[in-house]
Amino acid sequence: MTALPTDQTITDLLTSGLSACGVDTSVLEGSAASASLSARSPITGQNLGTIAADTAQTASDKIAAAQTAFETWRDVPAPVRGQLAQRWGQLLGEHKEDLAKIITVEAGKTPSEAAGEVQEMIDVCEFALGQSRQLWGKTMPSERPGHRLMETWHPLGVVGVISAFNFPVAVYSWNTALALVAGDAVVWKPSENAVLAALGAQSLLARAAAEVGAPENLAPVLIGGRDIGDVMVRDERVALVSATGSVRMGREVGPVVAERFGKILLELGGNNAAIVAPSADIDLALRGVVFAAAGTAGQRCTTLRRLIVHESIADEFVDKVVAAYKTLSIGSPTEDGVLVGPLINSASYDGMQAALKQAEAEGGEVLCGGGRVLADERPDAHYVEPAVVRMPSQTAVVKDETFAPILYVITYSDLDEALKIHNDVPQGLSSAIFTAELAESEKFLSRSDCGIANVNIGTSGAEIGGAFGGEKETGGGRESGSDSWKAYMRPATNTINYSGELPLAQGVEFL
Ligand code: UN1
Repeated sequence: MTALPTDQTITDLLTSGLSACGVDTSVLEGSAASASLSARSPITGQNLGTIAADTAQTASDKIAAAQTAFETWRDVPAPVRGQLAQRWGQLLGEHKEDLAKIITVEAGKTPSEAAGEVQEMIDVCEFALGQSRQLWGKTMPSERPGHRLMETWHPLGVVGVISAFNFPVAVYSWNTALALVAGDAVVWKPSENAVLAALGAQSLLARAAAEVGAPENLAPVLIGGRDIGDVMVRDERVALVSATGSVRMGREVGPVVAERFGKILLELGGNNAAIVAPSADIDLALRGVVFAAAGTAGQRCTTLRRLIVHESIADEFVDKVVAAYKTLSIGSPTEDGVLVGPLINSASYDGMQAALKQAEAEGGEVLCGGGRVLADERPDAHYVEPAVVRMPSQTAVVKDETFAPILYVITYSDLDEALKIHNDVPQGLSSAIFTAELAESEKFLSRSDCGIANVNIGTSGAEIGGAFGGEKETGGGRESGSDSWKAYMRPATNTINYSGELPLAQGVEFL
């Protein structure tokens, strides 16, 4: 464990990142005239400054401006719209480290993980550029002579994005790069815990938009708490709400959007599991498990939370996991070699402690970790040792998603039992099996009820080229790769008659 940085070190890192991304650092001084939000770093717990927030009126005005921008943008040919994604991606490439600095300060990610997040943005921009020439519709044979039947895809209008603190900018970019190429405008309500990273990402997008001649106000940011998110969710001009966060948030947002017949794309909780079979390559499985479970301090939607390990190798494998956990260096992500940074805030720490207590009450044994570290030095920051907890079975606490580094271990005796345990949770985001047996791997892939199912890699760290999302309480949405672009567009079926006659479908006679 190394010493934590001074407030000044964090402020310097932040201001250098902000300035390089084109954000005026006076943004940290708030505005006497408006509502405000305070920014904080989980590394030290220090207040970073005060940021002027939107009111319901200014939020509504921004949505109106985005609607106006959409009216122009929709008529720009899609491959030309692709140039905006391309330029944004280039600027993100040039400012990868700058934006990563802000992410580190605000979300507490290590520089490598913060840079990885920006890389996801660059990747999806490139993907979106290619997609801009592939907004394909099908052509179907018509049942009538001299007719053509086809499908065309059209932009939705204004897309609203709600994002979480843990991937403060990447998840936004998955939505935004595709929505912009689709011809939509995008209004973004970032997490209250990561407003500065949002301003950094948005500043680069605004620069790209100006350079390629895109209309102004195409992608405004709404600053504020839940009340401001609520304004966006309720606004009928927002055709699609794409929301990433807790199941609780999804339960609130979903029905409100559904009531007004808006479209909704939800990416909510995960309670991801890995099955480790007797034939697994143990060293490979170990690395896969430890990164997925303890990386990002357990604060990814895709974090590995349940280890379902075969009873014949359980003791040996779990001992190795515990030994590996003891080597993880915990501390400020600004320090070289640190792999586990802070939890986002005290509520997250309290949630972790409550879950550990419940796990013990349900017969669990904490094999390592769980305790707080560096509290004397920084009482307002919350660092924890990632925990491994052996459970007698999949009890209630294991079925909950606790957004902190707790890995529950459960054993199994045959694959059917493992699959049953695997699927017996309310969430369905990511899953993995470590095995050398083809039949086991195929059976797992066909039975996992998650949106992501992996073989011989962990549950986290998905590439953008695949569709990202999951089933059950995870919400059912799909973002980023594959054909996720369709969520940001609406299909129209077109029938074109060049026959000079008017035959009716189904042979109906009239007039
Ligand atoms: C999230 O935690 O919301 O697959 C997204 C991963 C990352 C994205 C996680 N590419 O772990």
